[in-house]
Amino acid sequence: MSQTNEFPNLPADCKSMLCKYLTKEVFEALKDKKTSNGFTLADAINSGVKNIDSGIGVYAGDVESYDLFAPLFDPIIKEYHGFSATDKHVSNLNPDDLIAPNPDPDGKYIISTRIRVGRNVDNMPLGPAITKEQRNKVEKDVSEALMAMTGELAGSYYPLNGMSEEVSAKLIADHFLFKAGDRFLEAAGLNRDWPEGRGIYHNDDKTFLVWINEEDQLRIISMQMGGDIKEVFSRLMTAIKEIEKKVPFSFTDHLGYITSCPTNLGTAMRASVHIALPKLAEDMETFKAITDKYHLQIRGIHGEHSESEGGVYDISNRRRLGVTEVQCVQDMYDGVVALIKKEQSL
Ligand code: ADP
Ligand code: CIR
Repeated sequence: MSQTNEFPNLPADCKSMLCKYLTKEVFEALKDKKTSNGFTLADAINSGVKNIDSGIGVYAGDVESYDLFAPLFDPIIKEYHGFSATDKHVSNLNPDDLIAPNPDPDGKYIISTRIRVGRNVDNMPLGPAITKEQRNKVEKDVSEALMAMTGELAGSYYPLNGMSEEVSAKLIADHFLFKAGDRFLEAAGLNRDWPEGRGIYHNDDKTFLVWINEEDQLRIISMQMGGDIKEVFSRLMTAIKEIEKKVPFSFTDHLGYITSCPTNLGTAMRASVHIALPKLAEDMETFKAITDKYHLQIRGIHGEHSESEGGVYDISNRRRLGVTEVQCVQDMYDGVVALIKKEQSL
C-alpha cells in the first residue's frame, strides 16, 4: 500500500467528486492515516488521480476506510445518494411489495432486464486491499456455496484462469461477463493478480449469474430478455437469501451492504433495462429531464463508461443507499414507464 505527502496534481477543470471534495485541509487531515489492513488515503484516491475523467474517483479498501476517511467519503455519499452521516439505511427484499407489471408487454422498447447487487464477505478486506491468498479463499468459499444451489439456480462455476479468449469474449459481448482491464479498477488495485481468483457462476439459461472477485467479491445478477421486471427481482431476492445462508456478508446499520465503491453502498443494487428510445435520443435535454426526475442513470449498452448503440440505452436507478431494494427497482420502473410514454408521443 502506498503513501504520499504531496497533494495530488488535479487539473482545474476536473469534474469528479474526488476533485470537488479533496481539499488541501481534508488531504492534510487524512494523509498519514492507515486502516488495520494498511489501506491509505493515497490508495483510496489513486483511481481518480490516475483517471481524471472519473465521475467519483475514490474506492474503499475495507469497511474501516469509510470511518477513517469519512471527511472525504461522507460528502461524496451525501451528494451521490442524498444520504447524511446521521441517516440509517433500510432494507426490503420482499417482491410482493414491488408494483411492476411489464411496462412493455409487446416488446417494442425493452430488450432485456437485469438487476444486480454487490456483496463482500464479512471480516475480509475489500478488493482494493485484499491479499492474493484472501482473494483465493473468497473464490473457494463462494464457488463452493454456489455449487450447492438447486432448482432454477443450479449451475456451474467457470474460473477466468484457463478460460479461452473466445469463450470470454462471447460472454462479455452477450453482457454476461465483466470486461478485463478496466482502467478505473486497475488504478484502484482491483486487478492485482488477474485473472487468478476471478470467475463466473451461472445457471444453464444464464438468468442467474454471480461474478466472483471483480469490483466486489460477489456481484449477484438476475437477468432475462424482455421487461418482466418483477420476475427478475423475485429470482434475485431468492438467490440472495440462499447465498447469505452460507456466506456472511459485510453489512453495517448505517451504510447497509459494504462495497468498494461508495456509489454502491446500501442496497448495492443496480436495476436496469436495455431499452430502445431512438426518438428521445434525438432530444437529450428532454431525455435527461425525465431520467433526473426519476433518479435514473443513463449508460451505454456495453456497461459503464460505454456509448449507446442504435438508440439503445442502459437505464438504471441511481440511488442505492437510504432507499430499500424495492424502492430502487420502483425508481427504475416508474422512470421507464415515463420514458416509454414520452417516446410514444414523439
Ligand atoms: P454493473 O451493472 O455490474 O455495475 P456494467 O454497467 O459494467 O456494470 O454492466 C455490466 C454488464 O451488464 C455489461 O455487459 C452490460 O451491458 C450488461 N447489462 C447491464 N444492464 C443490462 C440489461 N438490462 N440487459 C442486458 N445486459 C445488461
Ligand atoms: C468513476 O469514478 O467514474 C468510476 N470509479 C466508477 C464510479 C461508479 N459509477 C457510478 O456512477 N455508479
